[in-house]
Amino acid sequence: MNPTIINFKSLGDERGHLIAVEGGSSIPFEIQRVYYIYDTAPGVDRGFHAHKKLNQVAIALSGSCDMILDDGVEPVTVRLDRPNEGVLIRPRVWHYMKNFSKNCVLLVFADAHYDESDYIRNYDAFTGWIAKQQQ
Ligand code: T46
Repeated sequence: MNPTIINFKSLGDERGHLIAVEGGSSIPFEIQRVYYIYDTAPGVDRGFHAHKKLNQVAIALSGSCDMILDDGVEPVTVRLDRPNEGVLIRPRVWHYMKNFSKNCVLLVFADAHYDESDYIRNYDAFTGWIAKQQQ
């Protein structure tokens, strides 16, 4: 699959950098929720689910990790290692994160409040659900 990478404009000057994130423009949806993942224990992978409706954008504010996106056909790995670059996690895409650096802070913007019923946490259920949607 073809991942959508979002490049944020850095408003840097001699004092350093500043990035402004605005829902509906630099982020392609209205932001309803923000969360962040940090202090991930060494060797730990996270995620391993798809969302039915949720859109998200993930940015490694510091450090790095790999985001694997899998549409059920062709998985792709996106390296997140700069605070001016994000990846769009569309609904109906299985995703997980691995290779977290010790200092990784992964910031995520989402277009809806937390809802456990929007998660598909089993890969076979995910591929079955995708096949059903395509009928
Ligand atoms: C995703 C990837 C990138 C909440 O109560 N509210 C929230 O907004 C979130 C995101 C999580 N939680 C609870 C649910 C679990 O009991 O926090 C706990 C850890 O969540 P989870 O195991 O789903 O974390 P990850 O890192 O596997 O997945 C998270 C997001 O949940 C998910 O939507 O796409 O990051």
